[in-house]
This record gives sequence, C-alpha cells and structure tokens, in this order.
Amino acid sequence: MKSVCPHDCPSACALVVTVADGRVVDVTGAPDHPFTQGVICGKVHEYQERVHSPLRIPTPLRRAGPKGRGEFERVSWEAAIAEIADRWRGVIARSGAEAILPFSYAGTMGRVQYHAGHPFFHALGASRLDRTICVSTAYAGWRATVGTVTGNDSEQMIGADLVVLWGINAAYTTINVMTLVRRARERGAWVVCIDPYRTRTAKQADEHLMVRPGTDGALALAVMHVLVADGLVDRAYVDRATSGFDRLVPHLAASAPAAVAPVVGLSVDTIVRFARRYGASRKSFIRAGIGLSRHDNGGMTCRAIACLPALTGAYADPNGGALLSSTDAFGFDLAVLERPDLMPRPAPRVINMIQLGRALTDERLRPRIESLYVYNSNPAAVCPNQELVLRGLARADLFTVVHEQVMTDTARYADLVLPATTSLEHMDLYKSFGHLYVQLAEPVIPPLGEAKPNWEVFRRLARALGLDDPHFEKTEEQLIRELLASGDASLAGITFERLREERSVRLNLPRPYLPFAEGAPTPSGKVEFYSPTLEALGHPALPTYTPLAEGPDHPELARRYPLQCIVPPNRFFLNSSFSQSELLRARQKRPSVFVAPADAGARGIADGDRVRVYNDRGSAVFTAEVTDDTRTGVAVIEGIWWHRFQRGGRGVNVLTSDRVSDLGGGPALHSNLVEIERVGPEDGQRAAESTAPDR
Ligand SMILES: Nc1nc2c(c(=O)[nH]1)N[C@H]1C(S)=C(S)[C@@H](COP(=O)(O)OP(=O)(O)OC[C@H]3O[C@@H](n4cnc5c(=O)[nH]c(N)nc54)[C@H](O)[C@@H]3O)O[C@H]1N2
Ligand SMILES: Nc1nc2c(c(=O)[nH]1)N[C@H]1C(S)=C(S)[C@@H](COP(=O)(O)OP(=O)(O)OC[C@H]3O[C@@H](n4cnc5c(=O)[nH]c(N)nc54)[C@H](O)[C@@H]3O)O[C@H]1N2
Ligand SMILES: [Mo]
Repeated sequence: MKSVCPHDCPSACALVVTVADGRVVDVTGAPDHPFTQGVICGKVHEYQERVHSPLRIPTPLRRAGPKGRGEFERVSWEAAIAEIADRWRGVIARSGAEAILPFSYAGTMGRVQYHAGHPFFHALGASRLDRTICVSTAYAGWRATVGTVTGNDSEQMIGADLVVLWGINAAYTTINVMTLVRRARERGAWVVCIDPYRTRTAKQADEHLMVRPGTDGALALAVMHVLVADGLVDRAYVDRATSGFDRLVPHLAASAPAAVAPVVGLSVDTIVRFARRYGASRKSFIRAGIGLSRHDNGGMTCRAIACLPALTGAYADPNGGALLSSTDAFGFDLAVLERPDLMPRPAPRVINMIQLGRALTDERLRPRIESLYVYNSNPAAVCPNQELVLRGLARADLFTVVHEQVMTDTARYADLVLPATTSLEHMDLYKSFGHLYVQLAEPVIPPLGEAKPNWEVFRRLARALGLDDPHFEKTEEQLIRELLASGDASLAGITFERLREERSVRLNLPRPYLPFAEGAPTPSGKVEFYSPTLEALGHPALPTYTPLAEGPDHPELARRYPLQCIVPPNRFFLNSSFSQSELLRARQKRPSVFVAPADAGARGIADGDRVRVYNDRGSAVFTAEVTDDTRTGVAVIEGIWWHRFQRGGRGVNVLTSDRVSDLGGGPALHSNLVEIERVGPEDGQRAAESTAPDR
C-alpha cells in the first residue's frame, strides 16, 4: 500500500508499506516516484519498529507520580477530555485564555494534522505560538533577496558543471539529494561541500571547504568580490532581473579574499579558486541547507548566498540556480486550515517557541502560563536552554497535556498524556520543502490502541468547550478538499480524486522551473542586492557579515569557553524522533562529541573517554570521538538523544541558547561556546537509560 513519510525532512518520500495481519511489516521507497526513486533513509526503513514500538502510548494516561518520573495510570478518553475542558474553563475564568499556551512543531508535516490545533486555539483565544525553531531565520534571509522561499528545482542540478552543497548534510538529512548529486557528478559536475566539519556529505564531494562556523556570510561576500573583480558577472541578467548592483560593488571592497581568509579559516587560494570556479559557468547549482542559518547571523548568511546566482545569471539557467527550500512553490491558502478569523480581537499575544523556558518560568508574565498543550513536538529535548524548559515543565502549578505517539521526555512531565496515531493510521496531504510534488496518504492500518489523530482530538475538545463553529464538524477529507481548492495556479487540476488515483502529482509549474529567470517577487520585482525592506527594519540593506554574538571574537566568553560547539542532526534520529528506537539507538551507538586532536590533547582527552561539555547554561556528558573530521576549535555534537538516554539525564540542548538570531526570530543553536573536560574512561555502557531522576 502507498503512503508518504510524514517527518520534518525536505524529501517527503513516497513510501510502499507492506501490511500483514494488521501489522506493518516492511516499508520501502516508492520506486516509481521521480524524487524518491526507491531510496529512503535508514530511519524510515525501520518504520514498523516505530509504529509498533513498546514505547507507543496505548491509552490516555493520568500522572500518578512526580512530574518527570513517568508514572501514570490509565484513564478513558471521555475522562481525559472532560478533565481538560474543566481545567481550562477554570483557567479562562481566573486568568483569561491567554494563560493557555499551545506548543507544537513538525512531528508530522501532513497539512491537516500539522495545523489541526490552530482553529481550536484561535477560537479559544489562547496565546499564539511563533513557530520559529527550524526555518524562520533562513526563510527571512532568503525572502530578503528573492521575495519568496523557492528556487530552481533540485532535479535540474543534473547537467550542472558545479554543485555546491552549502551547509547541508544531505547524506543524513535528505538522502535523495545525494541521488541527484551522484547523477550530476557522473555527468561531469564538480561537487563542493561547505561545512565546518567533514560530514558524510563532505566525504562524498570532490572538495570540502571546512569553514569556521558562522562565517559563510563573509565567504559569500568574498566570492562576490572575485566575481566582480574578475569580470565574471552576467551584466544582461543583472540589468534585467536585479536591483542595487551599483551599491553592492563599492560595498564589496572590504571583502577581498585576503581580508576574508582569516575570518573564514580558508586560504586565499582556496577562496579565489572556489569563486572562479563558481563564476566560470552559469550551470552552477547551490543547494543550501537550513542548518547553516542557525547562527546569530544566519539570516544574513542565507540572504548573501541567495545573491550569488544573481551575479552569474545562474538563476536563469536550466541547470543552475539555487535552492534553500521549495515551500512557497505550493500555493495553498493556509487560512483554510488555520482559520485566523476565529481569533478574538485584539489578537492574543505571541510567544516565541524557542523561548519556552522563559515563558514558563517568567514570574512577571501577565497572565502567567497556567496550562501547556503539546502536540507534534518534544520540547523537553529539542528546545534550546533546556534546563529552563525542564524547570518550567516541572512547575507543580502548570497543567500540562501532551498528545504523543511515544513516551517522550516531554510526555513524562504531563498531567495528562493522550495517545496519537502515526501517519500510517490517519489521512493527510503532504507538500515538501525539497521537491515539487503534492501527495496524499490514507491510513494503511487502523489506529493502534486507543490512539487518535490530532484533528479528531481538537474536534472533541471543541465540542467539550462549547466551540460550535461548523469548521469543527469537518472531516479530514473535507479539509483536504478545501485546501486543494484554495490553491493558486500551481495547484490547478490537482484534486482529491486525482491524488487518490495517482498519490503524487507534480505542481503545475513549468519545466525547467526557473522562478527568478526574469526577476523576483520582492517589492521592486527584482532580485534585491539592496533591500529597502531590511533597511526599514533597521538591518543593513546590503548583504553584510556580522561576527557571532557568541563566538570566538567575544572578548570575555571566549576565554572561559574557548570551543565553538555546533549541534547538527545525526544519522539515525530525526530531531529527537526515533530516539525511542532501541534498534536505531544501537546503530547510533551513543551520545558523543567530536573533538579535534589538538583540542583533545590540550585537555588530556583520549578517543572514547567520557567527557563533560559545559557552559553557563548547563552541562552534559558525552563520549569523546577524537577526529580530524572537525577543525581545531570546533566541537560537534550530532543529534538529539532523549535526555533519559543520556548519562546524567541531560542532553545537548542544555548547552544551546534561546537567543534570537538576526532575522525571523529563529534560534542560534550553533552559535554556542563551550569547554570540555575529561571525567573518566569509557565504561563500555551503550546508550543505557539514565537512572538519574529528572530534576
Ligand atoms: N537524519 C536526520 N535527518 C534530518 C533531521 C535529523 O535530525 N536527522 N532533521 C530534519 C530537519 S527538522 C531539518 S530542518 C533538516 C535540516 O537539514 P539540513 O538543511 O541539512 O541542515 P542541518 O543538518 O541542520 O545542518 C546542515 C549542516 O550545516 C552545518 N553547519 C552548521 N553551522 C554551519 C556554518 O556556520 N556554516 C556552514 N557552511 N555549515 C554549517 C552542519 O554542520 C550540518 O552539517 O533535516 C531533516 N532531516
Ligand atoms: N541541538 C539541536 N536542537 C535542535 C535541532 C538541531 O539540529 N540540534 N534542530 C531543530 C529543528 S530543525 C527542529 S525542526 C526542531 C524539531 O523539534 P520537534 O518538532 O519537537 O521534533 P521531534 O523531536 O521530531 O518531535 C516531534 C514529536 O512529534 C510526535 N508526533 C509525530 N507525529 C505526530 C502526530 O501526528 N500527532 C502528535 N500529537 N504527535 C506526533 C513524535 O512522536 C515526536 O515525539 O528541533 C530543533 N532542535
Ligand atoms: Mo527542522
């Protein structure tokens, strides 16, 4: 049977699911899907193990022990819904509905189940959540240059002379891009990967530029400098499709390769060679990742990268251009699902999700958060400043409900846990942020235990709280039909019936897809080297490199915490999802930190030692992997282990800051200074569950 991978990944793979006796027994990639091409990642290949996990939540549960301990007793759905409605009526009468905070992200990318809570919390008048944790900063930067978040279709990189994988570890995070890269390479493309450490993707490239973290903006400016100095600019494209070139040119004077080399940590020769290679052909395809935006200056970095194909004219080439994300290519009207019109006026306050810890612990907040409803997310593990998040979740006077598939770190803090269906048990419609196909998935097995989809739970809650808008009567199928009908020309002719028949349909967009060939949907209608919009917001109008607020140039912090610590995804988890899997934990081996030989030597750390990584925000224990896959001065902690599987019960995000980056309100997860000390030899223990109590 056919399905779609629901996880927060640009690939949105088309799946083939084998079911026997009501159980999922095998999951593979659909061989006939043009983007999936039969290839899926090692995580979803084991999906039966997730769907039928012993950690699945079978029934609603009520807390029967201290918060965080994970002691629960069964309750019925009726009792759980009645209790939530009763508690919330009390909160609303006492403090107003803004004292209730929804918290969700992209546990599922299915449009109906992702947006399921929006109309309900809008109608209730609850605090609004700014969902910034992933793409907001990158998208704000990209939009500043090209006015929208799309780019050349990545399938078009086959035929390119140069492919640049810039801050994207596609071999881990969207492996189908590597299928395209391989084919491009077979056709003669030179592949460059730009990343502070030697990722699996870097190892498959022809060249790896091991930049210092957070300096890509400076690198992009140096490339622009060379393009202009060497006369590699496509004047015809610049004249017809861009604005601000005349102001950009003098601005680049400060970015000569010799000035930038010590900043980015690459030789002058390397920078010049890369820039000349980039300028030599319009068939250059940049596939930029979201990861490189998770820095204090991340928005500007993405803005600067988006300028490069506008200098060479690559945006207009059928095998060139750039792609950060294809999200805005899908012309849905999300108001159909979100229903902002149901909100009271004035609209309720907005809370930035990356500052959940502050929101839960700030005594001065009026009204204080008295109740938290979590779905599609595991904030105890994924949010920065984790100590503060856990302190908030431990509040005795916070009424917390968690709707989850599995017993996550967050669920263990809940007063009520509600069981959620997986994507194989409910219906949904999927877009993608890496390709251009709309897909429909219908259930392949009935819900396990008493699990219910998000939309069903919000409908029940609406009924229990007397919210009688007819919207809450709609079925998932009705919502999908309405969403499809709401679309712009990109969705014309893509109906529910057609999707039921074909499962996956490409957007109505031309081939080749060259959205910026003649300009871009910015206020000027051009690709903007100079952005009056940014200027009006108090940002530099031209692409500008600003050193990290928390980085090696910080005079005082860098003395106490001399190592930059980046925290990218690992191979076998997806954010913290799949950390529940014994099989995948074993493959991932253990929570570890990569340390360069010189840094390890200076601290008496040997490969395999147990080390403590710490800063003013917190401290967590990892196994050191001493490797020249990372630069001196840069430590790397991959992936998010549930903190219950970390020694000491604390995970990577105790180290990361809830500081907001330059644009879009997203986090600066990788702008992170730490120190590391040896605590002892490795004891052979592998990813055992922590016995430390949750504080
Ligand atoms: N296996 C796996 N797959 C995933 C995920 C996962 O957790 N695991 N997460 C999913 C999600 S939610 C997302 S948003 C996507 C993200 O996937 P990507 O877009 O690939 O982004 P990241 O993997 O976060 O970061 C990519 C790379 O950026 C690098 N990086 C960090 N700082 C810098 C810098 O200053 N400069 C440069 N050039 N590079 C830098 C990191 O080292 C990392 O290798 O992946 C999705 N896919
Ligand atoms: N250190 C570090 N921290 C990071 C990142 C990083 O690279 N490094 N990446 C950041 C990024 S890019 C992101 S996107 C965030 C991700 O943060 P989250 O969106 O919280 O990601 P997950 O950890 O995958 O948690 C999603 C949860 O949703 C549940 N779920 C799945 N489907 C459903 C459903 O249909 N209904 C309900 N009710 N629940 C469901 C899953 O079981 C899972 O526990 O983390 C961020 N945090
Ligand atoms: Mo993400």
